[in-house]
Amino acid sequence: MNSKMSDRRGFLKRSAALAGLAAGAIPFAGRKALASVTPGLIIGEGDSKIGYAVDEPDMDDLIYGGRSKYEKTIRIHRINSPEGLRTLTPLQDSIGFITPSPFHFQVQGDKHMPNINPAEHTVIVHGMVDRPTVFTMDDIKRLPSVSEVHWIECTGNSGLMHYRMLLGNKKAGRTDVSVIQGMHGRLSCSEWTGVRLSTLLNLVGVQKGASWAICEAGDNIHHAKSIPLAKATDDAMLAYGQNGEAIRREQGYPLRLHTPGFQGVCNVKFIRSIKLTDGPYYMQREISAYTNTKPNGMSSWFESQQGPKSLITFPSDAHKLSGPGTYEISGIAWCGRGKIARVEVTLDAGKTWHDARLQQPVFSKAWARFRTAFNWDGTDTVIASRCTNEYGEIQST
Ligand SMILES: Nc1nc2c(c(=O)[nH]1)N[C@H]1C(S)=C(S)[C@@H](COP(=O)(O)O)O[C@H]1N2
Ligand SMILES: [Mo]
Repeated sequence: MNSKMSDRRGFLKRSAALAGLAAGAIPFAGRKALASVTPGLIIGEGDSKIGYAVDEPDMDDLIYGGRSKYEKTIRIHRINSPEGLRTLTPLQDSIGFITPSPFHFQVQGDKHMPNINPAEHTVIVHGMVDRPTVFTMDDIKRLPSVSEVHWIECTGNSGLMHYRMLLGNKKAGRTDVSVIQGMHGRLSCSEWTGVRLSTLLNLVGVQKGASWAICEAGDNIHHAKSIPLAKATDDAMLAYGQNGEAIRREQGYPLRLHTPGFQGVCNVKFIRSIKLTDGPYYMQREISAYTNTKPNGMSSWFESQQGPKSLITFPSDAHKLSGPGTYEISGIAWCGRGKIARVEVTLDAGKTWHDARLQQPVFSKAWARFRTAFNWDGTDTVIASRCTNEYGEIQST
């Protein structure tokens, strides 16, 4: 057989394999795909000498991908607590500027998580509008959509409150909570797809004098936030997509409000009502919680924009370096206004600072991944980062 013919035979064999795949004809034993058939046919001739141990994937791994069994990273979680559900992003293992959906943190104000049938879900836009309208998920998906990369950070992130709760668990034998995840893990970055809220507002007609949008969830606690109309008509969106698929149940399936650059609490999940008004509604979660204390001891209400902030994710307290030598320091920087323009890193406790490389492109109100080399001599040192946004605003110390 000449080489052309053997190529042809390989081609036919591959086509057959693909046709088989298309028809769902992968042989299975129980729920395991037969490895001798799957990799073999696709690789072609000489494939019987595959150099790795055969370990057939589960059916579930093939129809909806799973990770390698050697990957053990998890979201730290707290369930059945009066404060509700919490899961925390494993920032110590984050790579690039996207948080995979299974690692996206979750803050749910009660212990119940809605499981909404999208065929039955609607969102009503009413109040100071010309044409009050109920939108189905179908209606929303027919409108012009956008996809954008944005972080979400809980207002209370990097505070000690939640970390202390987790340390309580540590006393009870829990040893898996690092500071980076326990204290800073209410922070993630995803690509969100949806419809601009302004698109819906144009359809219903905003009346003169309207200045706020009261956004309310269809969950047990009726999570609700007053959003300034200026934000609602700017870049706020109703998102149904997250990282290339439907948003996760934890993130508000089938529809959530997303307010890029604003505090996490503004991003109403399971959204079902948007009411235009001429003033805010003083919701529980905007006057008795998620406020900041001013120097005079009074609470500051309706603060919204976050950052600029940055965090070194490697090395962090979750890691142990194997010895002196060269490492890559890596981290994330984010802000609620514009793009991150610069990240500086110190490797000597603040004596000298130098610029880290930023992963390109840098998107507005998205994580910027920074990287820089670190030649460690094995002695104690303090490393730190500080970021600056495109308007020259520098992260506070
Ligand atoms: N319906 C609903 N939306 C909600 C909340 C909630 O408890 N219920 N929590 C808010 C808070 S405090 C935060 S920080 C973000 C967290 O978003 P995530 O759970 O998708 O990470 O959702 C916000 N939206
Ligand atoms: Mo939050």
